[in-house]
Amino acid sequence: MYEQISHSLLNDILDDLHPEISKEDLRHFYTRLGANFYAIYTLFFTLYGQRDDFKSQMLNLVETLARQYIARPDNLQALDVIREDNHTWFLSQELMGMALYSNGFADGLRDLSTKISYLQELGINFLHVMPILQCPQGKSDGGYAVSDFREIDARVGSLSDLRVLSEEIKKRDMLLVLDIVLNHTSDEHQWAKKAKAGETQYQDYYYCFKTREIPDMFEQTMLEIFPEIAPGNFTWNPEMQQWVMTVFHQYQWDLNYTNPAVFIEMLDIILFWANQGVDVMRLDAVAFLWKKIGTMCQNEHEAHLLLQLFKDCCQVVAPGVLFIAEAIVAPVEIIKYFGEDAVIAKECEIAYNATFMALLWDAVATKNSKLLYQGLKSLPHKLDRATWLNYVRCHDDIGFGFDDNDIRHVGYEPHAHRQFLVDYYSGQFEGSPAKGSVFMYNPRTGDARISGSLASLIGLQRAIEQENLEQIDLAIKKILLLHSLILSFGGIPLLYYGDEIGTLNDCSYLEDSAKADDNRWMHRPKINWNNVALRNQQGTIEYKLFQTLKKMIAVRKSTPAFADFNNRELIETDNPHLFGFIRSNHQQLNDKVLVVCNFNDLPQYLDLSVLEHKIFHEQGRLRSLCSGRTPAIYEKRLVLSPYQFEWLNVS
Ligand code: OTU
Repeated sequence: MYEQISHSLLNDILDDLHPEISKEDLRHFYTRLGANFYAIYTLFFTLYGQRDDFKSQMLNLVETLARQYIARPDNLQALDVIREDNHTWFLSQELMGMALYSNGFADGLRDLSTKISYLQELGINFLHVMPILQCPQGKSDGGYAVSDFREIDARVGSLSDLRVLSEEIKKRDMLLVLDIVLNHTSDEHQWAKKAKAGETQYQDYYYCFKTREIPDMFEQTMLEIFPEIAPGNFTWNPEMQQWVMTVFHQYQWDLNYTNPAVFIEMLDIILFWANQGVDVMRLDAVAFLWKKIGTMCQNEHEAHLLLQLFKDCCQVVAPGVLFIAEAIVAPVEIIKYFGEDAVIAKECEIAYNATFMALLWDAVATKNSKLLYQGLKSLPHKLDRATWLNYVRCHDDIGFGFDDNDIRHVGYEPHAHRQFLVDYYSGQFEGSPAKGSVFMYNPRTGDARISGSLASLIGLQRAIEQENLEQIDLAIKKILLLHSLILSFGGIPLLYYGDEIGTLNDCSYLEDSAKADDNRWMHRPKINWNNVALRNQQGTIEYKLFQTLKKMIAVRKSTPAFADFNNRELIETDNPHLFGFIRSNHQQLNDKVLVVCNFNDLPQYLDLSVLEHKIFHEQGRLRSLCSGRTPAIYEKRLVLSPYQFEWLNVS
């Protein structure tokens, strides 16, 4: 019945389409629209059906899709068809990512184009260029306060520089990943400016309130994201004489998705960038898209409906384009951003594996893998056509957002344990080698997060300062150990620029008044290319890290068992310092890889006979994928030196 309604509506809409649009050859467009229309209509109706202008908004939506389809370049349309045919293409072990700032790694987009060969040398083929859209000076949140979604920020380059970069990347068979900041705009965006000037049409793009009544109700249950520098979730705007919802910084105005015009504008922006050749879109802060009084205003059901709608629409115009969900939320919530259908991702094909990231940092600090094992065991299975983005560090802080029940299960008290982690990584815990900083301490809740570069958090900086060769060596081993896990876990590993050569905290941000109050800048370095050159000089830290990572990346790419087809089994070891799993080649089940890591600073044993997979019992046949050698066995047990990892298969 409902399908008939949607069919007849689609017929009406097609009759009403702008004459220019109906002239075009829209064969693929109509096939895809027909296939997705019932879903699109149902979602749009669920979100906006009560409105008087529902039908005209629905027409706007379809016209937007048609216009962007017509604008989609032929080469990208051809790519769409190839990717539709091979629809699990992104689960391959051959993908290898890096996130970088074009003006940190390089001097802007044009210079970045000249440095692609360095990335290729390491094996990177999935390149996340951190936000490059226009932002106001000073009030930019590192690119996440966008004032024009269709312009490149002049500080990094121009649209034509991006086009050159994108071509350079495509030539080398790499993928381009860009951010779309869906949740908010800068207060200097045209829409915000018009709202400030009194245009109610644009005030409806945001959450604006004349009195504190509604804001106060919201505040009762909303959290604070940046309590130290942007307390509260509403900001008084003197021009409008109204309160505006500003969940992040005061200059980041939350978009109001109860207004279908906002949805259509943002969809148009997604499709605009899809048509510029972006392969993958990182959708920022997706958990925040829908606000409801009486809730935390995160992970709301409607936020998921919006993402499904974005996905279904994008599938009509640019089915080759993937979405990454950036939802740094509780473990059971993150997984929902793939969609909750049985097999196919209906929201985002890729999601940041923030749970794994935080658990890795727990294992480093505690020198054991109890919580890491428990936290991963509790993680629900993900969909088949969906994959993780596995990372150790990124441009943001580290939050210890694992599940309280898991923390208790392994014998810690959640509050005290998190406090320990914050103390450990800020270097306040006796004996900690870490040199990080506390980010956004909230005295009301006691919450705090951590800033700092991988190398500084892991102990490399302190070891270098103390000229302690042994500690330097251990820090290098820990960096490699963490990477061995994100490379083998299943999903796309995402390196963070600079980590491949052990870049330390960069405190120059303190001299810039626009950055000084946000210590996340300490781990957004300007790369020193003299240090990069040291990767070719034997004996240097840069050499040891870069060359080993390069080798590991090459091994990953040639190991089909590392592709992500839900082919991982955690292993239960009888030694809490060890963590491991078995990966199986989904096309050849006998082809298995045993991954084991030692999180302790003392050597540890693994009794191989405890493994259920009997093929790993024959120790003589074990072979290291990286060195080609047989691993160390003592009294029938596998021996791992401090912070050693092994990727083993059976020859
Ligand atoms: C994201 O961050 C970005 O990665 C940050 O760099 C931005 O400041 C922020 O959005 C606003 O655009 O929203 O879902 O704790 O982890 O704010 C998670 C800070 C986000 C970030 C969090 C995150």
